[in-house]
Amino acid sequence: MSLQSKQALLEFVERTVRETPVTDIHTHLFAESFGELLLWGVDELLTYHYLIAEMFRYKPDLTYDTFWSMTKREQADLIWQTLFIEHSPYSEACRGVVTVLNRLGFDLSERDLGKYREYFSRVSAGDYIDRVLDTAKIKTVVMTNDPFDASELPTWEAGHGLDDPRFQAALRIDPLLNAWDATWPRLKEQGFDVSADMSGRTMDEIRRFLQSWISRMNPLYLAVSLPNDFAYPENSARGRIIDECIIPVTREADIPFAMMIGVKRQVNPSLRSAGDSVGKSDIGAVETIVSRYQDNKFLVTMLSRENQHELAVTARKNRNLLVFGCWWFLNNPSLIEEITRMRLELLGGSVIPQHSDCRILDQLIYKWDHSRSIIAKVLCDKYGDLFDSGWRLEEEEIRRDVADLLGGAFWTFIGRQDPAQG
Ligand code: RAT
Ligand code: ZN
Repeated sequence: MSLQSKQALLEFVERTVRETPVTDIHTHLFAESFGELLLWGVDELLTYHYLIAEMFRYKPDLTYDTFWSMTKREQADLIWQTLFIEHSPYSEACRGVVTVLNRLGFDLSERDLGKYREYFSRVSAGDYIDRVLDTAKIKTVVMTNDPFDASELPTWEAGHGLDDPRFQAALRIDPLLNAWDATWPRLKEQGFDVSADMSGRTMDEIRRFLQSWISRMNPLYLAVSLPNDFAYPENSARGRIIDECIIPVTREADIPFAMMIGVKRQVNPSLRSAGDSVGKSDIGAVETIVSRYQDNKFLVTMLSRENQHELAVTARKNRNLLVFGCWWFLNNPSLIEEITRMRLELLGGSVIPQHSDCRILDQLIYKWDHSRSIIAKVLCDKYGDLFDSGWRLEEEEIRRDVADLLGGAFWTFIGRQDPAQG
């Protein structure tokens, strides 16, 4: 049916973005089969590393050691008191907690953490996964799976990593590319014949390592986060492993290589997982690798706001590059809006506007609520401009476009069928 009034058009766009199920292509969530690796509940929400960093800004006298020696519950109490009671929670990460509690139906007027905790002590992980995925309208969640993380290993070895088709794998290999000196002994322990100077069978063995994890995890892509000074090509362990191992193995397995570029790790180690920062990167590295390997597919997100425009332009020149998400410090309403607007103007629908990066299951509710309303706002402007120019849209065309932005473009790019589609 064609939408003949602007009012009807805009209402339909908003409703469609609100209701279309999402494929969330990058999270740190786990399926229930991974046991305690799946984080959920109000104490986890409050101790999210984004909130830890924000809390410390108001507590000049609190030593880092004191905080880290507290129990999780004590840490959550302190963060609640500092960020929600002593100040108003309007930063994006704080507002996220409020959105979650509100959407779960809690009474926010009482601000009673005890009552919220009581609900979580009664619910099971399985029921809560269903509730959250249903509330947030998420059909598929992509995990971040680290073959060097001993706590994931038992689930993979027992063959239960992919029991729940709503949770798909991504093979994440940061230690291999970013810390060869510390990683080669770990490969050796796992039975791979590698050496520090990368001589002999090392390259063959790294390829064998990657292939064995690809067949175990059936990942949708192979991923790495890279520092802001990432250079390519480069005469380094990382440069060699990319050229001689990552590129041929991902091409043969027909999976994209996902590069998340722009992190300055541990600028303040006392903050632990909250201690990473951002730096501007060289787009030339992305240009060179995607144009050198045109038969490979690349998913790229960059952390610095300053890199966003040139990344979108680079994607216009290279169809084997799919830009995704407003990552980490960009995941704020003002920046999501600016970046999404610019991307749709340069790339149309051949982009993945957002991923959640959730570490805690409950966050799916807020990250997607907040992102959906911005995506809808930008799309309303774009469709509104088309309407003013005399272009009339069918409901079905809008449904198609939104489904592509919220996951379809990803599945098409990787050449697989969304398991949630049956
Ligand atoms: O956004 C985050 O939570 C970061 O700590 C990182 O996990 C980042 O997204 C990454 O994947 O390295
Ligand atoms: Zn992440």
